[in-house]
Amino acid sequence: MAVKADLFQSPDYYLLDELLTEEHKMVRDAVRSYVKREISPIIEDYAQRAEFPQQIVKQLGELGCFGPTVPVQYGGGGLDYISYGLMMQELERGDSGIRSTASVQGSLVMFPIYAYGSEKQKNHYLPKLASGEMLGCFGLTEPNHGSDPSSMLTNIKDAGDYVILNGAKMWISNAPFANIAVVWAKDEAGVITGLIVERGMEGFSTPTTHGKWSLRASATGELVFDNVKVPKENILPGVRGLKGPLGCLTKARYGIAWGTIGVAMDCYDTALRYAKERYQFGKPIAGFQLQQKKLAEMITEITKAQLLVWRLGVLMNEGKVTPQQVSMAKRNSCEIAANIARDARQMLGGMGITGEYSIMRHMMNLESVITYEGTHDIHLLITGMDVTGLNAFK
Ligand code: TGC
Ligand code: FAD
Repeated sequence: MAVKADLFQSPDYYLLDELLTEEHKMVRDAVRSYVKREISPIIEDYAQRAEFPQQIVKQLGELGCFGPTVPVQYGGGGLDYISYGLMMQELERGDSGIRSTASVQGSLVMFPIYAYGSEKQKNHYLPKLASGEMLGCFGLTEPNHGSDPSSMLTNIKDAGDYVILNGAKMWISNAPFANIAVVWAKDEAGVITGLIVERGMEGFSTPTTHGKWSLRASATGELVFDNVKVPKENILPGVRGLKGPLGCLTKARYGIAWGTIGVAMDCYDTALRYAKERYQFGKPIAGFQLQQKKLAEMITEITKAQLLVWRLGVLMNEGKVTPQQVSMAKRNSCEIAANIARDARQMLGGMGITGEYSIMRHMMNLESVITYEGTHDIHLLITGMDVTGLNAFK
């Protein structure tokens, strides 16, 4: 089953386009056209079959969606954070799984190599990751340590020119198809260390996770390390401690803050069009007050969220942003998108549960997005700690 023709029209109630540069609009429009042309026609089928559309890796590389803020000398786009946000908005408007692939590659694999890697690692990996010749994944979460990554058990032991890596990571996006994994493990002193593990290293496997009802077009898997010999030159030399992986998460969470607004926009746009065309009791359902309430609240929340992420992007560009500000935006965008998707689905009545429209797929995807990169509760507690100065995690 394919989604009906992609008729998406982007809502811009407060004329926010006026805040964008020509470059921002060009980048946004290029990704929007790509999604209409290459993603919308195929995504429902891939999601129904729970299959990862592998062809997107090369396509996203060619489009510049991998590491858009990484400098051009390493194959990145050299763009600012608003361009990056707009790219994520458009990709996630197509499907959260597509944005996930780009988030992981750009923010969780290229960013740590760029920010913490040696010059040799940057020159070797970044251009191939940027072009989509190589796909990467990011291993932080473990079977028994999700929200609390500092308690991880995955570990490395010194063995001369190598370290010996043991442990397991779970819920890893891109894992089944990844050529490399940026893995976080504790050294013998218990300090969290980042290393690049390559497919083909003996003792390293990536079993696929089956049976998901969410992000079905994204490949998820485990990373299993059984005495893997990783050369010391694969260790990221520039960071030690939990701030390493958390620094990457700040970049990816920023992308999600924009991306999930794309989902909200798609659900709103679909529901608005449907409500104007669907007649009951002799008139379009858009003419009933109950449906107008839903639509009016949707566009209000979308507009507020658009303003929030635009300002966040400015703070990112100016280097003034705090991780806590990013948490607030990730949480807010996920929440409004989930509420809007649910209301939009109801507005389509029975049709809303089918794959003829994107809403139900978005709704199910959001259950992952609201959970990964820090759960909804964790981001609330981050804000709570920031404003009170008191830690409610432990
Ligand atoms: P805590 O003591 O607070 O912090 C340890 C060190 O890290 C620093 N830090 C950050 N640095 C940069 N960015 C951030 N967001 C940071 N948050 C904290 C902090 O300043 C400290 O630095 P230092 O120099 O003092 O050592 O750590 P904690 O153990 O108390 O944990 C805090 C908590 C719970 C907020 C954190 O662990 C957390 O965020 N948990 C959620 C875990 C999570 O988000 N996992 C995501 C896994 S990856 C993923 O889901 C990818 S899905 C991708 C996709 O498909 O799109
Ligand atoms: P838990 O941490 O066990 O949380 C369970 C519940 O307890 C949640 O509701 C949580 O909010 C709550 N909770 C936990 N601690 C507290 C507290 N202190 N106070 C109040 N409530 C609390 N990880 C990666 O490393 N790389 C990836 O690429 C990746 N991709 C993913 C893809 C998908 C599809 C999914 C679903 C997950 C992915 N993850 C990835 C893992 C994701 O980051 C974790 O699922 C997430 O961080 C939550 O961890 P958990 O599932 O172990 O839940």
